[in-house]
Amino acid sequence: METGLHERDRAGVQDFVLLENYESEDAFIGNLKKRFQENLIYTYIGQVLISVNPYKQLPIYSDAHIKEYRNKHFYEMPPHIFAVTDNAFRSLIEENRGQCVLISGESGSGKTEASKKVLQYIAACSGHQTTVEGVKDKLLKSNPVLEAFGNAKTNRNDNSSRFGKYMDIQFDYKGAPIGGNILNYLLEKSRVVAQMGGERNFHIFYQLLAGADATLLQELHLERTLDSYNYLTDGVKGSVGSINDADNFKQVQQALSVIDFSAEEQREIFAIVASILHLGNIAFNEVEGNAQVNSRDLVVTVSRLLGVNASELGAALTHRTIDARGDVVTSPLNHELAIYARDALAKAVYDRLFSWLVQRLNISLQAKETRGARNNVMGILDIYGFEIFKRNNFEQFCINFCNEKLQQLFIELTLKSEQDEYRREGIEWIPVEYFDNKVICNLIEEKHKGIISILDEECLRPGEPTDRTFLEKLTQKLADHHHYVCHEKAPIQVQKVMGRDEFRLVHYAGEVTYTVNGFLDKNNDLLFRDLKETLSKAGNNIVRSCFPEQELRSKKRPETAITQFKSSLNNLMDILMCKEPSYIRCIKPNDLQSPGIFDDQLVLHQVKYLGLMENLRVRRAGFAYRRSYELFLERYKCLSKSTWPNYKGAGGAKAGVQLLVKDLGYNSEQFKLGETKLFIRWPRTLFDTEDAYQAKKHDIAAIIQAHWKGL
Ligand code: AOV
Ligand code: MG
Repeated sequence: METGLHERDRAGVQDFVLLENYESEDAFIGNLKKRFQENLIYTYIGQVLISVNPYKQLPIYSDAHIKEYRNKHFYEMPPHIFAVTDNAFRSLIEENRGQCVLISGESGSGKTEASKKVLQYIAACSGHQTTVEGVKDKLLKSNPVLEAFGNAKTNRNDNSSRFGKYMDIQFDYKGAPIGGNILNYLLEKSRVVAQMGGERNFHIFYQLLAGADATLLQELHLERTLDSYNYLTDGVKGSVGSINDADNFKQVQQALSVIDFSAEEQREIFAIVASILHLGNIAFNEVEGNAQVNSRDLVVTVSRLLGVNASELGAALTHRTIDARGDVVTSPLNHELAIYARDALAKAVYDRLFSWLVQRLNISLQAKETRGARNNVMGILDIYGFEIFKRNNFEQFCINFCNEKLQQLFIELTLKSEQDEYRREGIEWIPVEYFDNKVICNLIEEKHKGIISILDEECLRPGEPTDRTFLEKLTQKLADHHHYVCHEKAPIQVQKVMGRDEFRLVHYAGEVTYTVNGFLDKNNDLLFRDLKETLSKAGNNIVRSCFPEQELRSKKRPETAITQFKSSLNNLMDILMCKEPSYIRCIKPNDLQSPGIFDDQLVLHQVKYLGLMENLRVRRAGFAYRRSYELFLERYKCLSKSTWPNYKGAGGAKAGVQLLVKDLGYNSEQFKLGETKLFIRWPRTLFDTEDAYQAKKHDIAAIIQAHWKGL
């Protein structure tokens, strides 16, 4: 048996723990680079997997590879995402411990691709009864659907996730998947109505136009040309080389069918997508300050697609009704507000369609039977990665906040908990210093003091709050914070590049300058009542269920967008905290989305902020395995005369283990005795012990058999 841990790979070391010069950043980067150039994109730090995006297809994900990794010791095979998945999967099945695979890294580093490999592995190696084949198919097919509606080309990634996703897969006691559930987080819906230069709207719009057959297009009143639609003309014009929209559309249609979406549901989904394209083309005139629709035929088209009354929709687009304590007043909108109302409608319809899709998928994925233990669940987290653009808005603020939370979880679960355990167990330990980003999480989310509280307060304040007054409040309260930079107090060279409507945050992964324009509006997320009312009566079933009448009757002010996001993230953290985590840390080798290019500086920056050097230091100083004395003794007691068949001496299990490891020939370098656990430094030591145990078990079985035969 080859144990990778002690072998040098074709290039570099496959576990950073083996790196001789492990304190050196250069040596770290050198190892990653050497391996990258040999197409070895995976490397471990102990159990944490580092993955460098190859930007090309590598022949390492075949069924044959899956077979090779199945049921092997973690360190027996070269590092691979399949090894991590197998490890988690076995822990789930054999020890009944809920698992989660946490995938992090900046935009374009390979998170979504990694999450698909995890799913591929699980689908391939878990149960083959016909009953579960259906569930697996649905789980796999949920990806193309969610990507079509929730991903888009950005300037960082041609297939960038614009929503966060946490998928739970539920297994029965035999390890066969029996169901799943998806949680989705804040979709970047502003993209529906506007895109930055070089970017695109969500894939589905282009897919529909390129892939729908003539009949469907006609039904939806669409033309195949992209520049006919205002909502598609801000960013990239035409198609993108790496994307085949027409093919992808076929895949989406096929996936929808596999997941049992009825023909009617599919028709309604595409009618909604088409209605948004038409909505974007509706223009208004202004007559004496009042907006009037100047494209009645488009209003008629949209109404047909959604199943609403055309004149009611026209009126709702140009008027606003306010119900002030029973006084119902309707007033006309001006041109600017009518555009605002139209765009808010497009965004709301799309956003709710997306959430509806997730809910609909969940119904289809729901476990039919619940034979499995409740905690036989494996979660996969794939969120939007940390982003820095030329212009960063409310959306980037939310996305980067989400990444701070995930980094915080990594610190809690690896750096902090590991060191806390050594302390608790009384193991001699030189603490490893690391940057704890809790201070940034607090800056953003702390009650009453954090940016979110200040933003909400400003949104709810009577008077005339604006983005600028929000910025003033921020600066008033946070100017002295080390991670907040305002224009007034910024160093001269920063002031030169910072606008007066901007603030800067020093995130764990780098400094990001945010423009406050749009913060209040996006956080308030207002859709005028008239439009909601119109949609609540829609003939399109999906639309009607997305805009329930109860919402109109509710007197409570809905939570702001950021507060909803914050609480859903905190719920997620609670879910993840009680599972056993596996970490995949993705690294982007260059900003060009090209194969073969390894930009040392760019990689070094990521290695630093991901805390990988600290991770390695903790790991180097630490112990690969730890077992409670009772468990260790129970399994291996047959390997020593002093403990077989039972240890009965003084001092309990700890004393027993002490005798046992002495007989096993462990030297003092190899292990340490804690308060309640035995700590073993290298995996090799445990492998040897396990091998001896397996041999012994075999012998004992043979003796017993001979004994019975002899009778
Ligand atoms: P992300 O999920 O981390 O970004 P993706 O997983 O979408 O990044 O990866 C970006 C692109 O890199 C993919 O479309 C592939 O072309 C390529 N790629 C990534 N991993 C691999 C791999 N293992 N093998 C081959 N190509 C790969 V974002 O969603 O933007 O944060 O919000
Ligand atoms: Mg992604």
